[in-house]
Amino acid sequence: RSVGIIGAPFSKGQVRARVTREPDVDSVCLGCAVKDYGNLTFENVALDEPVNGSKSVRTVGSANQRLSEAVKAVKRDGHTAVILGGDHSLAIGSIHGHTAAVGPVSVVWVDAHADINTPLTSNTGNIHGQPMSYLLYELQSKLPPLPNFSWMKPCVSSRDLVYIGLRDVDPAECYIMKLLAVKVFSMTQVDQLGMARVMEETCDYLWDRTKKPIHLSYDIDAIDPSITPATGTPAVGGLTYREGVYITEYLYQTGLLSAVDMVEVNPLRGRTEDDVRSTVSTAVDLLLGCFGRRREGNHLPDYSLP
Ligand code: DIR
Ligand code: MN
Ligand code: MN
Ligand code: MN
Repeated sequence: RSVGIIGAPFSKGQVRARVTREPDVDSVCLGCAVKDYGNLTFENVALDEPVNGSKSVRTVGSANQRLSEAVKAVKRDGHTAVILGGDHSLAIGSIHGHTAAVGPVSVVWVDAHADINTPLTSNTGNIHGQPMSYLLYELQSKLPPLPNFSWMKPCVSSRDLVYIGLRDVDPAECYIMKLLAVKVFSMTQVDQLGMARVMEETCDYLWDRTKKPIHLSYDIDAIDPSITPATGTPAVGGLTYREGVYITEYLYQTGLLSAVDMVEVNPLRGRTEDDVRSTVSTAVDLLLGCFGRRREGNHLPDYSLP
């Protein structure tokens, strides 16, 4: 097992962010090598006027094309891909590149928001609220042509998507999810069922047909802002730290986790140093859970008592 990390400090889908704590990942990722692919650099497209009200479309389009190629390369090298954001618009390139390398994937989208507005339903014009609509086959006919997006084709079936943690969903997004019968575990279902049952049902649902590689797209704003305040669009009533970590532990033990986005960590949005520390260390703990850190402890396979 090995992990390939890509930094994608991309903010034109809305906010500004980058998690920078790879050494921690290295130290606890037991028996697996970590390869750092470095930070991608993105160009700002000049004269990037809004398209149908959406902002920075050309810049977001070309950044995601670059990220898609980078993720594809990491997967071809045989690693579990980790994409450190950056805002959630980068899930477009991340998931696109992942499927380009490995074929169809299951997407587990952990977020306070559904990020499934089309450019025509978005109230804000922020593309970080839209990535799922670009990725789903079923919404292709609802997307207007977008400059610098001709490289990408939809690559996810609505049947292969599960949301966890939703609590701030626009009416159009709610309508789209009902129309496509997307599987949603909102905070209401988390309250009702508990996270253990949510994860069991998530995998039962995704594995109904065949087991596919899993793409985990983790927006840090899924966690309650009392724990992870340094993020662009905090929403009250979120996941506890323990629920958030449980998701990662559970997905690790499926053996199918193939790529992880960790997005919307934004040090600039913390009011204090403690805000930033708590947000970043939670993001690191979530990543460590993805790579096998267990709260009951870990040891290397060849450990023996002195
Ligand atoms: C809102 C907020 N639904 C939008 N979305 C956010 O802009 O489309 N996504 N904050 O992360
Ligand atoms: Mn998001
Ligand atoms: Mn969000
Ligand atoms: Mn967002």
